[in-house]
Amino acid sequence: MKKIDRIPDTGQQWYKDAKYGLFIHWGLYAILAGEYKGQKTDHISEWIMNTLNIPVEEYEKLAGEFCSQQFCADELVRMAKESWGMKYIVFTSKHHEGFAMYHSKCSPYNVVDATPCGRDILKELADACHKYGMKLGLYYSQAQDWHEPDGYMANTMMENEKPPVDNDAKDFQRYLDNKVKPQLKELLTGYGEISLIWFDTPMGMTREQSMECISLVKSLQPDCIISGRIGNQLGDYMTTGDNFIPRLPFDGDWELPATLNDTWGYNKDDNNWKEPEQIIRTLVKICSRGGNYLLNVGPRADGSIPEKSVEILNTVGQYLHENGEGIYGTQKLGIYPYELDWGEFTGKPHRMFIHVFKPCKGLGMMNLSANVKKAYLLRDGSELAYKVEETCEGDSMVTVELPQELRRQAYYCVCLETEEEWPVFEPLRG
Ligand code: JFZ
Repeated sequence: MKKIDRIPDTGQQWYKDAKYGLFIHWGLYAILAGEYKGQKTDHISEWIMNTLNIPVEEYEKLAGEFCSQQFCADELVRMAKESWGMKYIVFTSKHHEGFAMYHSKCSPYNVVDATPCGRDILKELADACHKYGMKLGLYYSQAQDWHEPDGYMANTMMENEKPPVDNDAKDFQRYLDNKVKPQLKELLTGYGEISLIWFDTPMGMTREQSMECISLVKSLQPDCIISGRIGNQLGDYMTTGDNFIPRLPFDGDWELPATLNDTWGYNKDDNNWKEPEQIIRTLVKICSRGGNYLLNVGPRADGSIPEKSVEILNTVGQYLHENGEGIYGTQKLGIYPYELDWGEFTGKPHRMFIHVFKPCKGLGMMNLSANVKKAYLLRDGSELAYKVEETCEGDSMVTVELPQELRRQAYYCVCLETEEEWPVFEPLRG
């Protein structure tokens, strides 16, 4: 597919400043937790219906078992805000399986009408988000719907033998008119402010069909942001491949959706958790390149959050608690010309934030040209000595000196106040 050159812009300051959000993948797939009739899936668990080729009539029965007794929206949102430092939440209102996690009036295949618990999960989550001032976005699978005969189904990643699905033979427009548009209308009129719709896997959608979804969303909530995966390059921001980090700063709004292990939906056998330090480094890296990090949890069927996820997010949250000034509302700087294995930079006008990931003797930054007014440790404001010099070769060089105890530490942030609005990284020359 040819990409059109356009700088994506949400026009929403809250989104540009947010930097860090919580993705929640929760649906019927959580009941299977990666295993169906003794067969385990190696693929992401929310795809199990497709991957293991489970018939619709069989999969549907899962709804009769869905019980969300451990789910507490209020606690989850408060934790995301206060302990984890997240600024927005994106919740799966309907994933590819086709099951609505809210009380839909246009499809009985939903969490209120088809399950014994009968709770409108989205209503509870939306109320909690509005109470805590948390921005709420909704994931909505607009193209793939494995429950509807006219919804698309991807032919990739199948672990079981199965004849390929002929998506061209489907009346996709009928599905769009009869399910997608009525459900989007419900979502955008029944749950208060919705700040973002996270469309996904557009597959064969035409430009007109993508536009129909966008126009509907904007007509109901003009400030609602459209994710990059609406298709046909019509999104308000760029969505990267899952867990793929752009190597360079990217102009325009963008977001990286990512997992803590190797699945979005809950999988009881996936224990390949990332270290909190890796999450912190990735978050800072994303900020240094101008993007947002949307990090996922996959609740169990009963609504509880895997303890390991909570533990990792709590640790990352501590970094944000101490160093959030160097994350939220920051912007990317120019391209620093040297490989940096010990840290990353983010910026605000007249302030450059140096996030340090390794024990260092001092922080030497060659080819950084700035009139430094002050250097201090962000977490407590203690001042640090620094030198601004020119090397014998005529390159500029700023060095922040570190007291003994700091030399042994890692995962802290130093702020440099500069006379210039933005520091200049001088390019390398011969
Ligand atoms: C999609 C979904 O299929 C998946 O279940 C999950 O919801 C994830 C967040 O999004 O998967 C994708 C979609 C696009 C890419 C990768 C995974 N991509 O462009 O690299």
